Amino acid sequence: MTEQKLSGAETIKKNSKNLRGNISAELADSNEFVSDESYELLKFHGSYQGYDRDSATARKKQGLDKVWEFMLRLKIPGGRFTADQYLALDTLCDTHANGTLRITTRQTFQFHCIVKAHLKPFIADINRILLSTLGGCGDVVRNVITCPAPIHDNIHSVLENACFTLAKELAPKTDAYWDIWLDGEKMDNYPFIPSPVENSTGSIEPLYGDTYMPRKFKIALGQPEDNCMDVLCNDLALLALFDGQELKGYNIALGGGLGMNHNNAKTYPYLAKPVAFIKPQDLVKASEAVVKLQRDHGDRGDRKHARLKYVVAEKGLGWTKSTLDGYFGSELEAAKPTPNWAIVDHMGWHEQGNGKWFLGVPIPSGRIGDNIHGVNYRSALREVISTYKMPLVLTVDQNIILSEIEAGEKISIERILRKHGVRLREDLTDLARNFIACVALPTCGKALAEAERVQHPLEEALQKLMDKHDIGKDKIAVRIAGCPNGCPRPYVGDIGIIGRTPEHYSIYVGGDFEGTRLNEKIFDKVPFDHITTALEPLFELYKKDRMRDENFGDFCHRYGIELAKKNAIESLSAPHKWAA
Ligand code: SRM
Ligand code: SF4
Repeated sequence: MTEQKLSGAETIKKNSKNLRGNISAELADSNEFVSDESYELLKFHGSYQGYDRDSATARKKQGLDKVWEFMLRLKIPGGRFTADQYLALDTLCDTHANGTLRITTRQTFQFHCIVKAHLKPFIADINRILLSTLGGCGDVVRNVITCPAPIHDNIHSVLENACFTLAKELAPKTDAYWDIWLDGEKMDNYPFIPSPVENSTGSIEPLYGDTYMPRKFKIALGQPEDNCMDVLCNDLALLALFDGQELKGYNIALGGGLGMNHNNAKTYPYLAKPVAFIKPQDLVKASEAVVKLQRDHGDRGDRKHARLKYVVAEKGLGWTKSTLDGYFGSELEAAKPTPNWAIVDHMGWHEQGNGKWFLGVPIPSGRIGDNIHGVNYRSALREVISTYKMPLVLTVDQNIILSEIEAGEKISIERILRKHGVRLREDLTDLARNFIACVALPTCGKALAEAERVQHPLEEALQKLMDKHDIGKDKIAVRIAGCPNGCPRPYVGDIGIIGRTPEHYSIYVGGDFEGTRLNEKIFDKVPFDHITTALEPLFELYKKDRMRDENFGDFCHRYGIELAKKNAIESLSAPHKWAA
């Protein structure tokens, strides 16, 4: 058998001495950037090197180098953390970053525009408040996500505990992290990083081995009755099945992943497929078996073909199941039928089940800063959190939940938030509530077009259009991405708007609100200003022909994307290139 040619990243990992590489020396040199090798390794430590995309072209014309900067991503399992940790991060984003905290679509925070000299002190400061960045990015198990609702019942505590257990058991164990960022000091009471152990093979990474995973690996835990995390977009989706409050076990679905390239048909978004059912006590063992399957069978030669989805799609569910049985050590039961899928809205006020309340606060694009379209999100949250010191949870739709609130505190908390201009759930339409935009320009090196920075005008324009067609109160999930990688999960939900070239987007429709069906491309290379032009005939059709209570995505799917497209094109008042 010929040996597979490995990608460059594999060689870098192999030679890195468990992710140590030359990072320490490069952090100390006078350059404002790091080498290609350290760029790859830094991801495992939670950081991406990038540059300011806004100024790059003008600077190049002037013969100047790019403005190099780093992004830093924490790993916060289940998105849970304390008020003191939040307040410390709020201070640190001024000291080391651009004065904003950015909630991500995987329940954690990112910080942007960090200069190289600040990276080490920033990561050290984060660890001192018992948070971590290890495995925030890179070819390892990423932040494990679960339902954010801080409800005091068995269902939610099962999900939370399972999330914490997996986060700890599947974390990388390398001590390079402590050596590089904390000069060897170790935060012994940090709950999610196990100590390095030497096993019989001498590897300090008994699960991952010295080359870690072929690619990023994502895990979500949820239940079909509340798919608020889009579990099926994960490599490993664990669906807890309850009988009342009693956990019966988990269906495991494998191979979710969304990234694709516009011009490469071999890449595609894919939703995780049910493979087996496991008993509650087998959670860790079965999850490790899945990690091992992908570790050994993921494509290490082509990073665009390296996710578990390609193994599942190409080798088939039969092969996947029997190979998984082998790693698990016995035959797993077939997946059980799932109840109907639904999504529960955790924004607004809700009782927790222990006499207290939680409040889900919507944060557009997850950007916690001040003076964003007239709203001071950062000041508002700082004032509320420093006054009431409540535990906090981040959601995968980039929002924040304030928990453990006494009934008597509700009015003053609302008053503080509103004083700073924050719009609460009841102030938002369903469109605004369910609108997600990825970071994109100016920090994301992959962005082909804007996303976060055009969320506000696009949301306003779409709302106006929906109001005009008398569907302004409908629940339509819109997700805009700056490129086809799929970070705001634009291929699920009702409408996906995906950066194609500068100021041009592909439009996808026909997914379902519950996140169980992918949408399909209807128009390509639509100029930003024509997004509403392209959607208007579809909204008209929807209003006219939908069935009672039918969501927009379900309607497009039932009607047929090709027929909807044909009808839409015929009703346009002028010809457009994108509607050819
Ligand atoms: Fe993502 C790469 C931001 C969730 C699929 N993602 C990136 C990078 C690091 C760009 C890069 O590679 O140079 C982006 C950093 C931008 C910046 O300036 O901050 C980036 N991804 C994000 C975040 C911050 C989007 C957001 O607006 O919230 C999310 C951070 C999640 C986290 O906390 O870990 C984020 N990314 C996702 C998701 C959604 C999810 O996980 O539920 C996906 C789709 C699911 C999936 O993994 O397939 C996603 N990101 C990607 C991909 C495509 C991967 C693939 O298999 O092809 C890339 C590109 C890559 O890995 O090469 C990518
Ligand atoms: Fe960047 Fe593309 Fe992800 Fe948006 S979808 S954050 S543009 S990689």
